[in-house]
Amino acid sequence: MANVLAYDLGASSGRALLGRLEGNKIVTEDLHRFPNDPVQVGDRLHWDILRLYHELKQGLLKAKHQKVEVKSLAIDSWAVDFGLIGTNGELLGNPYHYRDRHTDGMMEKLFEEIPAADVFARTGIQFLAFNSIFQLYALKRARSPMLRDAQRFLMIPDLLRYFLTSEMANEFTNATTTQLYNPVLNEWDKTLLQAIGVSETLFAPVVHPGTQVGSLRPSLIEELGVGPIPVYAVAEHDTGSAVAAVPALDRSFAYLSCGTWSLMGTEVRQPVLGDLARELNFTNEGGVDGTFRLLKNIMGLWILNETRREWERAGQSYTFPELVKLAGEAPAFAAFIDPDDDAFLPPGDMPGRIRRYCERTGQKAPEQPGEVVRCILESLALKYRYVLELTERLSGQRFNGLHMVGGGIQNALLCQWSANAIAKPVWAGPAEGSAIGNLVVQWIAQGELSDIWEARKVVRDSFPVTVYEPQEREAWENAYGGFLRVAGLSRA
Ligand code: ADP
Ligand code: LRH
Repeated sequence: MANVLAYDLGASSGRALLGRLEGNKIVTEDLHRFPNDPVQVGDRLHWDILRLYHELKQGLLKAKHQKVEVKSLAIDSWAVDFGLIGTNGELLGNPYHYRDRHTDGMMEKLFEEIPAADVFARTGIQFLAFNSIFQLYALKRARSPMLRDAQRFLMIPDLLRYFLTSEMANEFTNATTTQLYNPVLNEWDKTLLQAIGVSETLFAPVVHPGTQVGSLRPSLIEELGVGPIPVYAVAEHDTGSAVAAVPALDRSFAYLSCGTWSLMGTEVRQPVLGDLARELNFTNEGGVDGTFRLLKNIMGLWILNETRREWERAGQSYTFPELVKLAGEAPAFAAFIDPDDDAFLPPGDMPGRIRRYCERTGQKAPEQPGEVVRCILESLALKYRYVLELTERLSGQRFNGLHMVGGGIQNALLCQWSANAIAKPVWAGPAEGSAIGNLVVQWIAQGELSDIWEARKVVRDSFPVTVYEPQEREAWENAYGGFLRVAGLSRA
């Protein structure tokens, strides 16, 4: 039976999922899973891009060995990062990781050239220090030989798609996350490119999700002994794919894409570009079918993952279920952090940073692993309430619950505490949101599904959704007041 193949590359791991439509149901199968470990070299933090390409090939080989007919494939990944291609068509250097420190201070420097309000009005994108605009500006200011010799800018999925097919194109949803794409004019923004001193010719034509962009290059077909598989552009920004797979039936819905990052917001038909959106630092990322994601980044489970890594380095290994269990046994509401404090962005000693944050804000710092994890998860849940209320205010909607998708929903405690914090139900599922969004956009392109709303209904009918009803309302209401005070935030 013909399957489509989705490669979904997250900041901590990647997977290749096969999917087929059986009647009105999606059936998926794990084909290949692999870690995505960044590599620190001296002061620089890189992605291991060739290893990721190697893993894409392993997926194709596994499909071949299982005698699966692959009808088409597509890739989605985390946003903002890119590779640069030289005159000979080869990749110039290893792409930087968005958590590399070379963008430190770049935002402020660029605002001396062009006001922040202007950058927002031209792009509708929230200010995050690692947006491609600031990465490119950092390379420009450092006189990077790589940028000097570059002929093409390809974002991570563009780049891997290029390796697979030899075709160069910039996919729309990911292009919007650069903060260099103007969604009103529908083109790369010339004024911003001028401000960072980067040539317009670096950018390839922009293709929309659902466009076929070549097929496997002949040398790869020969190398792997596979057939000539068509390659599609989907919502190549993983969050775009995740939101495409939210099993919402109501057109007014709120979502939380919960993985390494937590991305919370709603879907809109037009970018929201006013002063309030800028002041609240919301973003309008391009989506499928002419939609935009009005959302805000929340630091997410990165803090927990990095805490776990730090303990592992110290010789104490815990699985996620073990950490969740310890958190459940620790005392409630003992200390809070603002997950979006700048201190938590770079890799490093999270338990130490949490301790210092608590001391700085006059709280008793958590010491035991369970206490630390409880502090992280409760603080995330409370931050979700804050951002959900901001989303309601900004979009003029009232949501009667929250859809959660992504690997983070395997953390049942976080789902329950999120429901408690927002005092509304959480509908959790599917966990493989991005990969499923990737599959459905391929099916829409091939006429198997009519549009995104039919796709969402099919997702709803195919994967279980766990409902978490809010509990302990008063305790969480009181905790919210305490959290806002510690984080220095006022009610939305
Ligand atoms: P990304 O795509 O950003 O790499 P995922 O959507 O794959 O992230 O989600 C991975 C995250 O989900 C992990 O970092 C971890 O915090 C959480 N997670 C994964 N498995 C479990 C589990 N068994 N129990 C609790 N949390 C888990
Ligand atoms: C989530 C994500 C998010 C971006 C970040 C860089 O994986 O794509 O939407 O802000 O990574």
